Amino acid sequence: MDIGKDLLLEMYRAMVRIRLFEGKVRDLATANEIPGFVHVSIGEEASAAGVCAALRKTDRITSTHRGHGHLIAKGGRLAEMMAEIYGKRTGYCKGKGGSMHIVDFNLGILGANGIVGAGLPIATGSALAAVIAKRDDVTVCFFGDGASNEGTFHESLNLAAIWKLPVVYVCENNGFGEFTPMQTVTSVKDIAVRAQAYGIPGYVVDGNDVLEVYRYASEAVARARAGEGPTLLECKTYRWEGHVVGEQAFLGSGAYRTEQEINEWKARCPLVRFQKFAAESGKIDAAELKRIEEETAAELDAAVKFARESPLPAPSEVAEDVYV
Ligand SMILES: Cc1ncc(C[n+]2csc(CCOP(=O)(O)OP(=O)(O)O)c2C)c(N)n1
Repeated sequence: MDIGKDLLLEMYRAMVRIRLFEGKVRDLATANEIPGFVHVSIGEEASAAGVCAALRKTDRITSTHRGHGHLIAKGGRLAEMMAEIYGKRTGYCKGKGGSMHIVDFNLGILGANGIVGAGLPIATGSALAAVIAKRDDVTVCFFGDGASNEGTFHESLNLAAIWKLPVVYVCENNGFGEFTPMQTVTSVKDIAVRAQAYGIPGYVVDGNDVLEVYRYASEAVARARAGEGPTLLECKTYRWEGHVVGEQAFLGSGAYRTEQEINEWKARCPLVRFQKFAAESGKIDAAELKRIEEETAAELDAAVKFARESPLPAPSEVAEDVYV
């Protein structure tokens, strides 16, 4: 599959926006400038960028507690995301959702979610809703390897399979659920083989190669749109940062992985991989990539300024826009 230059640049821009945004969020959380728990996805950018590049605006996604990257790749605006993480009134949820509950229905973002595995039935229901409404939109469900051990995963895949729902399940297997290595709590080596239990296709994908992710996602999305039912993609990847920013406070002197392992995965950086592809294929100039990096840095600076200068919600608004 030949991927056009505009789309290549779009995928790189998505990865750069995620990388810079997440690095900034990590630094601001470490400095106690933003409240609450934040989970960043540095190192995992290619799965969000590659999958969302295969979607159109009316397609929908569900996300996770580690959701900033998915939202950004689906077109989320950095300023409103940052303001939401700051708890400001100008944020996506008027400051009442925070990092784990950012939503933008206009962009098909059905929400990040603090409940592990909760996106699976939401995505499945969204796909059913599209069928009932006779819309040919596809829903993508992002979730982690840990979530694939939840009942919601198995129930959702079964239902989507028998009803041939237009949904793509994207497992981002980063090797850990919090501080627990995946292989100590998961019955299979590859999550993708679980697709067999539900009679649907399942593929292991190099989750650090945005081009490979895009190719698999495009096929799965086309299948779903054509009414041929769901696909399970397992993007093998790794998170460079802790489970949550500041995880050392929970771990004390304990460690659940080695520096060597982290460094091995850093050597497989999805952005550097793309830069090498750009140079070797001769399709994209280094200057074009640099321009994207500079534009994104400026966009991020403006987003932080916007968030810092925005007002907090007034105490009188506490019961507005929430279920009470
Ligand atoms: C239903 C539920 N159980 C447990 C938790 C606590 N928890 C938060 S993140 C997490 C690990 C999830 O691992 P995974 O799905 O692999 O995603 P990752 O953090 O690796 O991106 C757990 C157990 C939760 N938020 N919700």
